[in-house]
Formats: sequence, C-alpha cells, structure tokens
Amino acid sequence: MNQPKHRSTAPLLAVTSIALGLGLAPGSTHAEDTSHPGVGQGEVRYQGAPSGIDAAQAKDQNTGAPQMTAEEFAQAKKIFFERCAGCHGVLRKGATGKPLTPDVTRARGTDYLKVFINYGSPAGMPNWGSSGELTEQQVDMMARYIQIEPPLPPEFGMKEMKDTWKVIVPPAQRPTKKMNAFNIQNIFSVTLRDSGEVALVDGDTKQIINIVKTGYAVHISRLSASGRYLYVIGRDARINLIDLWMEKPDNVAEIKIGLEARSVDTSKFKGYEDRFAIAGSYWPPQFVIMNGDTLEPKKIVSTRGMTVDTQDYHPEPRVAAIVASHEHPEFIVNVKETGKILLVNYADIDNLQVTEIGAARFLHDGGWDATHRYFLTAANKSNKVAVVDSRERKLAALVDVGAIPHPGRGANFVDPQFGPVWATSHLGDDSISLIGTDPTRHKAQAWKVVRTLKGQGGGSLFIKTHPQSSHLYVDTALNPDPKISQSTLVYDLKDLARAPVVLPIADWAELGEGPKRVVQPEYNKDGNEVWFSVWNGKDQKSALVVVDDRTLKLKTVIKDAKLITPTGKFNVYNTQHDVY
Ligand code: DHE
Repeated sequence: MNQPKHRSTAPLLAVTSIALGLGLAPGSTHAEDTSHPGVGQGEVRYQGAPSGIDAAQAKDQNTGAPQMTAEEFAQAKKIFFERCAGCHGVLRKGATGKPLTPDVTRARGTDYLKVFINYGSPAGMPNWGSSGELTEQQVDMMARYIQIEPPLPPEFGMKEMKDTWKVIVPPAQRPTKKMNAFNIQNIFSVTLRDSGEVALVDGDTKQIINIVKTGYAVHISRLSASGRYLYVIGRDARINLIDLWMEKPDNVAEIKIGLEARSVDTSKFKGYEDRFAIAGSYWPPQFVIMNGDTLEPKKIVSTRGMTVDTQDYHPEPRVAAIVASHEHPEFIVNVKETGKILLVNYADIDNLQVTEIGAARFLHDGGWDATHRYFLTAANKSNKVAVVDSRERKLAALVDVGAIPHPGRGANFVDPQFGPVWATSHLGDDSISLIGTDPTRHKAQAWKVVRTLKGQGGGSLFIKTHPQSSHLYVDTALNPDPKISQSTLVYDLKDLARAPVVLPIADWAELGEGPKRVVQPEYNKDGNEVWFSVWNGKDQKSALVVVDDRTLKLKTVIKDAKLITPTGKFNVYNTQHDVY
C-alpha cells in the first residue's frame, strides 16, 4: 500500500498558516478553524486528511440504467415492496428468490427480464404476467425498475421505537391475580392474517374470548415463561402484549420495532422469567431486547455483517426464528442471509455478550428437541438442518435433508427402531426427514437422517405431534393441487411402515368457494385434539377444524364471520413449554 503517496500535506499546511495568521501557536488544538466554523483546529488536522479511496472506484450506480418516469418509479417501488421483497430482499440481494441487483439484471436486459416476470420459473418465481396479477405495462415497468439501484427504506432506531411505544395499562394497574374463569393454559391465539387481529379462542368451550387488534398480517404468537403474557408480532413489526389475567384478555402495551418483522420471544431461563422480550426484524436487519412487561426497548443490535461461507458483506441479513435457551440466559437468533446463529446473553445487556455460530444459509424456522437442549433449525436453501447445542453453546451438526426444509418448530417423537427423533417436512419435495436427537443412548443415529417418510407432495409448511399422541400430522398447504393443499396426512408413530391416512379437512369445513388451504396443525394442551386452519380468501369463509386425535374423526368446526383468514394457532401451554 502506497498510502503516504496519496496523502497530500496541503490541508495541514493551510491550517498551520491560518493558525499563524491568527497569532495562535501552531499545534493549538482549541482554537476554532475558520474554514470549518465550530470545529477546533486539532480536529480538522486529525480528520481532514484525504481519503485513500480512489474516486474512480466510487461509481455513479445508475449509469446505464433504463429510463423511468417518477410516476413509474413510485408505482414499481410499491409493487416491489408488496410482492417481491419477501423473497428477493429489500436490497434485492436474494434469499428464497434470486439476487436482482443491477450488476445481474442489467447484464440480462429488459426483454429477458420481462419474459421471466411474465412466465415465472420452475424454481418458484410466480408467473406475475400470465397469471394476470400484473398488466403488460406493469411487467415492462418492473423489468426496468429492477435494473435501477434499489431505493433504501429508512432505518429504525431507539427514537423511532420510543415514538411508537405505548403502555396501555401500566404494570401497577394490572391484575395481581387471574381475574377470569378461563382455563388460560388451553387458550389458542389464532392469527387472523388479513384483518390485522388475533382471535383468542377458548380451547375447552371453542368460544371466541376476544378479537384483539394487532399489527398487519400477524406472524406468530409466543408466551412469557409464566404463561401470563402473550406477545404477538405483525409483519409491520408491531408487537402487542396481551395480559391473559385480565377479565377479558386484551392489549396492555405495544411498540413498533422496525418496518417489517417475523419473530418475537421471551426470556425463559431460571431467574429471568417474564423479564425480557426480544424481537427480530427483516427491515432494518436488527433485533431489540425489551422489558418483558412493558415492551420498553433497551438494546438494539444490528445483524449486518459477513456471510458464513464466502465471507462477503451482506447489507440485509434478516432476523428469522428466535428461541429462548433453557440452559443459559440467552436468546438464540437465526440470521437468515449470513447463515449465522447468534447466542445473545441477556444477563448483562450493557456489556452484551454475543456468541456467533457459523451454520449455513438461509436460516429460517426451527424448534427444540424433546430435551430442550438442542435447537434444530432449517437452513432452507442449503437443504440442511443446523443443530445447536445450547448447553455447550456450539454447533453440534449440519444435517443434509430434503429440498427446502420447513419444519415450523418441528415434531419430536420416539422412532420404534432408532430412538428419539425430530422431524421436518419440506417445501421443495414430498419427503419428511427424521433426524436422531439422542447422542448419549443412540450415538450412531445422532444428527443423521435415520428415516425418510414419503408425504403427499411438496409445499408442506408445518408438521406436528404431542407427547400424549401417537400421531404425526403433516400439512401440504402450498401444494398446487387443491386436493393435496386442502387435506392433511397422518402417520401412525407406532408403525411408521403403515400407509398414512388422508384427512379431508377442508371438505369437513363445508365452506364453499376458495383456495381453502389447510395449514398448521396445533394440539390442545392435553394432546387429544388437533386444530387446523382452513385458510380462505379475505372475502371468503374460513374456519378452524378440530380433529379428535384418538379416532381421527371430525370433532367440531369453529365458524364465525370474525374468523378472517386464520393461519397460525398457538396453544398457550404448548407454546409456553415448547411442547411439539
Ligand atoms: Fe411464516 C413462522 C417467515 C410466510 C405462517 N415464518 C415463521 C418464522 C419466520 C417466518 C422467520 C419463524 C418465527 C419464529 O419462530 O421466531 N413466513 C416467513 C417469511 O419470510 C415468509 C416466507 C414470507 C412472508 O412474507 O412472510 C412467510 N408464514 C408465511 C405464510 O404465508 C404463512 C403460511 C401464513 C401467514 O400467516 O402469513 C406463514 N410462519 C407462519 C406460522 C409460523 C411461521 C404459522 C409459526 C409456526 C410455529 O408453529 O411456530
């Protein structure tokens, strides 16, 4: 490096002569510099040296980009954030979808890109044009838009969070004991995706207790360690804190922690019960630790950094699943695009210790093994499951599975031949991978796929069982064949060689028209009922279907005009205790 050659001495000389002209001793650091009002001379000398960056390396990023009117740009930007950013990322660096940065797209050219946007691809890109979702003019506009440098959404720091933070009922004014007669351990928090609400449904009586206003397109609900507080996070990064002890459980605090988010969890280690909450955002890429009972934000940490494999800088590593360790006062945070798993120790958040575990891209969802020591999580586009030993704080294994694993939190049971296993289904194929999870008594099987079951088809999102059940339920909500997306498979865990049973869940709901996707099996507290969402269009009828787990017969259908687009369901007890 020839750095000294680039460094001109001119500014230093200039400052010195100004100092001399003012009659000040050269080297005085206190006198103000007249060329930089308000700045001391010493500071100007210190910071005023020319940068070693060659100006020619800093290019005008939009040279050679196609033309767009301001109106087209505004419309294309809106379409991109609404339809494309989920897969390709806000900065278009790629994740589930391919990278769409101008270096890639400009080399392809407008005509090529138009074909792609119009007809989609077998790798999963929707056919936006030929399906009629986008007009010919919009397809052309999007093909030009993605050749222009992506516009940056704003950052969201402490000030922005505090501006949105509301304590609706302060802790001192909340009940000191449970004020209702509900069996709160068997309440289900049901995401009403397109109405910006959750339904709290009494698992015993199947009655709706309350419909609570939340963020837009709620993603998940999680419970505090005591089971009293329910945390709900919307895609718009709004968190609602619901107190289940109130006469009618409702919001007691809320905050927006970013512009887009998917995950929230709470401190579960002994001595820290209900103390902290954590939420991760997609944009900006960061997580925030909050007070558990008020949501007051305490510490924000960015996840921008280097990727695990090529060690290149990634400007948008989104926070995917977060779980709370039972072995240490730590949150386990999946960073999707860098493929890193962070162990964030909350014992002293002013001197925050973060252990970084290299796993694989692109980390998504996951859950605990039955002992709650090992966290198994999908690195979906790597077709792997990463296993973290939360006691030893290190990676235990990277296990090759089927195409695009998507476990939700997965399913734990005992394989009659291979011992304790955790299972995932897949978005990209019809397999269900069973991974051995007992390195002590079944060492040879630990962290290996010991058995692969054949499902109904790809497009599976969630798989579930319960310690009191001998069944394994696998949905196929995103399969293109309605017969498959509207039903579920059930395996007999005592006899895995036996052909699985198909339950026609959507038919049982008798809803009439619509896609009626059957999604996310969730058990009740006792493990003898399984609840499914029949997820229909916003203006169509949806329902919750409850199956008797012992007989595999329909138990009841919960229908209500207020149950708009139900998707995820979270049983209080099972979520609180990580039972799955
Ligand atoms: Fe999810 C979990 C992200 C689309 C329903 N989803 C998760 C988690 C992440 C995630 C990171 C894990 C959270 C955790 O455990 O802390 N989901 C995403 C996406 O990025 C994606 C692909 C696109 C998007 O724009 O959001 C996406 N998810 C969906 C849906 O379309 C689903 C089916 C319906 C819906 O409600 O939007 C959906 N995701 C769910 C559910 C869970 C979930 C029900 C929790 C499962 C569980 O049992 O814990």
